[in-house]
Amino acid sequence: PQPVYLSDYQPPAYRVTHTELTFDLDPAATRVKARLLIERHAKADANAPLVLNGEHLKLISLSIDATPLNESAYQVDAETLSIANVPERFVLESEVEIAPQENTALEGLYQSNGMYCTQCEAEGFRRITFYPDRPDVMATFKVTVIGDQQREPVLLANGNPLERGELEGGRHFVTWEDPHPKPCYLFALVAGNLHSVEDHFTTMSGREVTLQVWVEQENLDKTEHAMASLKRAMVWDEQAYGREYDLDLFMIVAVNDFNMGAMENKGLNIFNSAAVLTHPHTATDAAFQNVEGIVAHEYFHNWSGNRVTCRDWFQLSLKEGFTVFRDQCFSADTNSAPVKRIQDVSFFRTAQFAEDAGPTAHPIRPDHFIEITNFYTLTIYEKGAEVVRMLRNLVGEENFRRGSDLYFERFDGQAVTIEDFVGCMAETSGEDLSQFMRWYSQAGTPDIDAHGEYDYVHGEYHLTLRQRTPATPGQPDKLPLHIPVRMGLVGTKSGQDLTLTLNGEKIGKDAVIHLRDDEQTFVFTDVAEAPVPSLLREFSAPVKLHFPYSREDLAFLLTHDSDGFNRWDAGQRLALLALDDLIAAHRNSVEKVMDSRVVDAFKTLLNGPISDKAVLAEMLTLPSEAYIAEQQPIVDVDAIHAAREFVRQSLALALREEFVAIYEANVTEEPYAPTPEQIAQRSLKNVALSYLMSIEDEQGLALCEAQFSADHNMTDVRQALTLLVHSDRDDLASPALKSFGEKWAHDPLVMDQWFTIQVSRPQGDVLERVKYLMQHPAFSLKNPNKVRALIGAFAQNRVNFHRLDGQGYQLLADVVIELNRLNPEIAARLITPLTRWQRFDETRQVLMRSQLERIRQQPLSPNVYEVVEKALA
Ligand code: BAL
Ligand code: ZN
Repeated sequence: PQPVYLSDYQPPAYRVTHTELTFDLDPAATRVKARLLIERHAKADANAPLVLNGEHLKLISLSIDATPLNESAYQVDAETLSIANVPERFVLESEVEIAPQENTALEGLYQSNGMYCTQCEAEGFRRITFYPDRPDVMATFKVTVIGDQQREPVLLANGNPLERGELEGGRHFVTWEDPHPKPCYLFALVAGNLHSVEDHFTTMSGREVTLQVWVEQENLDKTEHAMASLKRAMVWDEQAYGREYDLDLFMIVAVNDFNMGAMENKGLNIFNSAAVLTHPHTATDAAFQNVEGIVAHEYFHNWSGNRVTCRDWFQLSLKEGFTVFRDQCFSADTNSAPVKRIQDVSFFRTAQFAEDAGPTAHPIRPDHFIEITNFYTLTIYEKGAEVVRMLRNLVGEENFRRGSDLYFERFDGQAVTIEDFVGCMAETSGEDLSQFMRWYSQAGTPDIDAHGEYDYVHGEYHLTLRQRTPATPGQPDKLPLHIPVRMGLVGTKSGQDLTLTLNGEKIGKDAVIHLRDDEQTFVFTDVAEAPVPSLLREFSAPVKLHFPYSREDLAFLLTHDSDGFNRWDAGQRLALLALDDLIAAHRNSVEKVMDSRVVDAFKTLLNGPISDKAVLAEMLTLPSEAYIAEQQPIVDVDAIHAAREFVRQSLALALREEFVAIYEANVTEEPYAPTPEQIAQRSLKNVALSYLMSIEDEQGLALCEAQFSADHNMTDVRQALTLLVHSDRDDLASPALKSFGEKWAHDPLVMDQWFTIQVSRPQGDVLERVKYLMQHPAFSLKNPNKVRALIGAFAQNRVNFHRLDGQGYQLLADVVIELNRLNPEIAARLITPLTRWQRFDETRQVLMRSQLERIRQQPLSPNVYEVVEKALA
């Protein structure tokens, strides 16, 4: 397979102004008729052939302006249909046949649990009909869906319903019209035996919108939270961005088999059931919050993505980075803002930093790709969001809002580029953002080495910042970036933020300094007492900040920093220093000794006033093994696990009374609600329980068993079951697992959790368990959620996946090889842990590479080929 390059972009020679489709549904032989109004681009060559994309299509007929084309008039290959000598303006009609029931790739039109659904982003529409499948071709759509009245009583497509009626042979139809021009990746169709919950929303200009959530009958009681989240998101987008919904109907549909989390098709969002269904007894707090965020994300795309879309797929972050930023702000406003930031950054620094440092590293705007579905990445999404956040901080909130208003107004109905977006921000703020644009073209995480010195004599603090972005594949040399560093200086005597004076100007107690050069020294004057710098507050830029903090400095910031995020980060840094020592001790077989400063810091937290329980729960949570691994030059999975367990147990032993007290103070009998207050209480209680279970004392075990048996809500039940399964008390874990599995055998989303809990256990022969569970009737390789819950979760099990006999790697490779045939998109994603082989010791490197080589020897999909080639390059 050949790469596509951004530099080769050409506008389309022909555009489709209006699209009419008729689907006659059948699992093995769906007929799709297309009637396309096509025009040649004014600047295109009059002799340019019409080239349409089309894959896995059986062509039945083809005509131009009602004249059938004979076979010599066109050419069809596995990917395209080309017609020479077409008029300037014409109607192209085609009919093709497709087989939804055979479509295991879940791109295009496929069947999930007997119902029909579509996924067209990025390039799935070409599996439905011959079409210019590119986002810069935008057309209005009119779609007729014909189905069986019994099997498919509900027939949905984008827009508003226009007409419906009965047909012969027990068939019926519905015609839908979407007046907003859209690229074909936003097309959607759903048909099946579905039921809906309905609500209404009045927009800011007073228009009535009907809201529907469509699910299978047994899930009707799991839609309330998604609907409530949708309404909150609609209000928020009006208030925060002035964006109003633009159709009479907004629909969400839940499907079981879905590659992504959800899809923002115009007026008809299709969701992975895991991203929409919730019930207190089946979904955890984290799942409730995830659903809220994803419902909002897809809704926000109606403007950032649909009304204004991407010119080409290299611009993917234009809609995704911006929309993730929008959903992050929405969730922060709706829940605990500091916790949202802590959780997002915690995930980002673990997973995106790893991507940016590995063989698949790419800029937010890649300059080439083989398979675009491989680029729905943490870099495009999450780093893209961080860059938008930096932009907002650089231009200020007011200019940012004016910039986004300008962007939406100027480019409404158009397919545009990242320059168009950043250009609006530059225009409304007057800022020069040219250096800032490098964030979009340079891959890799910048390191900032910071060094500070206090000059007692002159009352000055000299802060030197040096930036360096490491080489990444294809980009050996990097230019300096424009990096906003939000900071304060915390006085060691007063414990307060000092007023910052820079270049003779008072800039406040909390300010943003701009690092633009390779190295810059900032001299703060009038600094009356020795300070500890608090740098990169709220994680103001996606960089790795290195400052030689002593443990005393960190303990000081942990209690005195006015920035909640940096207080949490100081605790993480303090724990990491202690963990470093313990990892070294484990490797050298030296006795492990717990750093009393960490114990003291935790004691202070536990005994101090609790202003925000959710933040306290985060502060009591140690860095994950994955994040600790990110800090190590060579990952030693066993030493990391042993060190972290040692810290957990030492803290539990030293602070047992405190943890019991925290647990007891946060037990509630109130009916479950996903409110920030209740979620905070449960997190704090469950963190305490996890410490108590790390030492498996009788009281901890009793609390855990009682929590499991009380069966109050899934958050508590799942935590208790996880702790039991991850303990050494098989006598307690086995019956609990069994009863849970039997109770929820009918619920696929709960069974996903049941799989994950078992295969993420650090000890024991988990590999055998994975193999056993792959034969379980609830498991299927064809369902992406199951693959993620069982195989994906096992590959995150650091101790067991990385076992030294290489069998963990082999199992993953076996699954990738099988999935490569069934679902290339999911197969390619699943390889990620193997691509990180350079991070491990020599023995594991050899084992991981040998599995990548084994995969490479198979006949591969472009998706898997691209990832494996990069990993082995
Ligand atoms: N556009 C693909 C799914 C999402 O990011 O919303
Ligand atoms: Zn998105």
